[in-house]
Amino acid sequence: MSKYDTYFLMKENEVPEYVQTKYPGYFPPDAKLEVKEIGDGNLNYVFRVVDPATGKSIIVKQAGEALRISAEMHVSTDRNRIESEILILQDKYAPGLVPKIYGYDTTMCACTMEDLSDHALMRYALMRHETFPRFAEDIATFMVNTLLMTTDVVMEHKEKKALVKSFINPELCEITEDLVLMEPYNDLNHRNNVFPPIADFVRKELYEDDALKLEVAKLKFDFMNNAQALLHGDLHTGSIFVKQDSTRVFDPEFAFFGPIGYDTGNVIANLIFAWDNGRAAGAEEFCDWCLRTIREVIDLFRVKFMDCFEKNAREPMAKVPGFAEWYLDSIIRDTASYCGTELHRRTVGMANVKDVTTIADPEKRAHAEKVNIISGKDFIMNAASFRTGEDFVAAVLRADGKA
Ligand code: SR1
Ligand code: MG
Repeated sequence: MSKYDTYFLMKENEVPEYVQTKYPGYFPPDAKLEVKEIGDGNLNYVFRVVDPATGKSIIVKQAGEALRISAEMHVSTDRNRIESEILILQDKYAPGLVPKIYGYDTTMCACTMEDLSDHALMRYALMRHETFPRFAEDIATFMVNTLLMTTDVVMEHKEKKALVKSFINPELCEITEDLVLMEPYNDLNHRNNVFPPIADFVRKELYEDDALKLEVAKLKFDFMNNAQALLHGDLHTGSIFVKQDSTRVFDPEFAFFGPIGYDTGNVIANLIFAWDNGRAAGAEEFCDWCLRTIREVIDLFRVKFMDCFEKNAREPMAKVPGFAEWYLDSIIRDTASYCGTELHRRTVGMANVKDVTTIADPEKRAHAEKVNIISGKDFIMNAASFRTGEDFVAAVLRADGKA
């Protein structure tokens, strides 16, 4: 019998014994390990364990039964298994772009992984208006390699269906279905966080726009039914670590087989939140970098996608001339649509982003939020007209002029 035969949520002072028991030899047996809970997300607990004598460290991420963002919300701790398994898979398709997983414990719902404390959490680094020259290249590579390689274009169809089954993630998907693809448009569960100065604007532009709601309803059904590729599922700047010469994507607990545009759209929307913050602070060079990066992410994604398609497509019907271009255009259209829903939900929904909520001047914050709402509507309502990186940048600047 071990004390880890039954699940319990660990406290900081219980983690050293856990690591020494489960990963003997990683640290010297007599190491005086120091632990700090550094989790910043809405769901889990993240413990950084350090041996001060050697500087060696490790991360233990444990799923709690209740979510950190709300004690009333409970989701299966199986999300931790999904996260470990997908990180191992993503490391195969996009080596060097995710943290290394050392082990996963199904009873304690804890995975142990490489410590990336020499990197910064991208959202906070962007809020300090730091820029990252490798980001567009790395994230485009990550998305093309993890997404296109897990579609029916490349993957053997029975192997893909087996993966669809193992990555079925109903409870985490339900969070997205509610928080992203419904509540920003009707506040059905009365938990939206609307910035009071723009409450009337939100009512008119989101809650009372039936044409918009129809498009979002279609997107919700696409999200639920289009098992196109194995998504990260929550690819925002709080799920990415960066430093000047490295990018690492983590936290894929929302992973499931869904529409590729959900991941790509999330990345673009979160770069727009960074731009919002820079715009409010008058950080012009930073804003230029954000727009340049939006442009590059889309354009590099297009180029890398076609290259990867050409090299790896195995499905005979996908090789029919014209299919690759049609498929990519449909993904860029979805990118625009889900960029729009992410802009909306982070502005008025339950889970907001600090890039925007920390804008201290109420007028500047209201302006940023209106830009998100107006551009989000443009992305959703005119999704099929978005093709190039420049199209995405132009929508942000158009909204900035109208807000
Ligand atoms: C209830 S969880 C709220 C949000 O946090 C996660 O990171 C996802 O983005 C989710 O929608
Ligand atoms: Mg997360």
